[in-house]
Amino acid sequence: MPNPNIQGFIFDLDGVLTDTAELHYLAWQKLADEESIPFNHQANEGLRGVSRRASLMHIIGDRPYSEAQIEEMMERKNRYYVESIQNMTPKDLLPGAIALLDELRQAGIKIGIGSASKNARTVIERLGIADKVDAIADGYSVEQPKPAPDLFLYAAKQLGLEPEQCVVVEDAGAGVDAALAAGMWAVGLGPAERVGAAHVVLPSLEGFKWADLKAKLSNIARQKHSETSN
Ligand code: B16
Ligand code: MG
Repeated sequence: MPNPNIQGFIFDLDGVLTDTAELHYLAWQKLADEESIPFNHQANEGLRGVSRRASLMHIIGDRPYSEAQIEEMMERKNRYYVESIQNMTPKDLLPGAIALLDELRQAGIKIGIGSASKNARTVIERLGIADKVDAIADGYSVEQPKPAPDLFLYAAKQLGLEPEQCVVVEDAGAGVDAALAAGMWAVGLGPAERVGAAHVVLPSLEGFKWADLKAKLSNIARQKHSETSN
């Protein structure tokens, strides 16, 4: 198998480039408290990368809410969340994010965002990285949420690339599954219990070097090739 011909990176936003995961958590926690529904940080872990509606359904479980109440709660949670992202600045980029984006751009690698969030564009602007990004796939782009491959396939298409030319960086299990289902290379950030299915697992973007990853992916491609030819 030839070396992987990587031409693009697709970054998940929340939990990868910035820690809006915590802001989503605080907004859900406020809503859950108002509704007297038990919720905590641990329960929130399962909501990483999960769409707004699916997250709410998970939180309310089998409590009998009407569709109108569900929609009102989704709006309420979003209001809390949108309020909390107003104060974001480039300082809210996670360590290593800017260095990696700049290294990739210098290497001629295209950059896309693949976020389930309908607020992704606002967050990208607040973070000051809009001019470093070639394509955005967000909560408005496709019907099927992660773990379906659709969002990342949409981003690759916008970048003009084939799936196997793309690396996805994700912090969510559902996001890693979506990347693999799309036929892309997956880098998981966080504990192996969460993102262990990815080709490469790292604690964070800090110290992440494109050159190192390239070597790792080539090794994996070589290993796969020798497994299939044996
Ligand atoms: P919104 P990602 C996801 O973003 C978040 O991880 C998840 O917690 C959130 O519910 C989802 O976006 C939808 O966000 O309510 O703003 O549309 O991780 O895919 O960047
Ligand atoms: Mg995420």
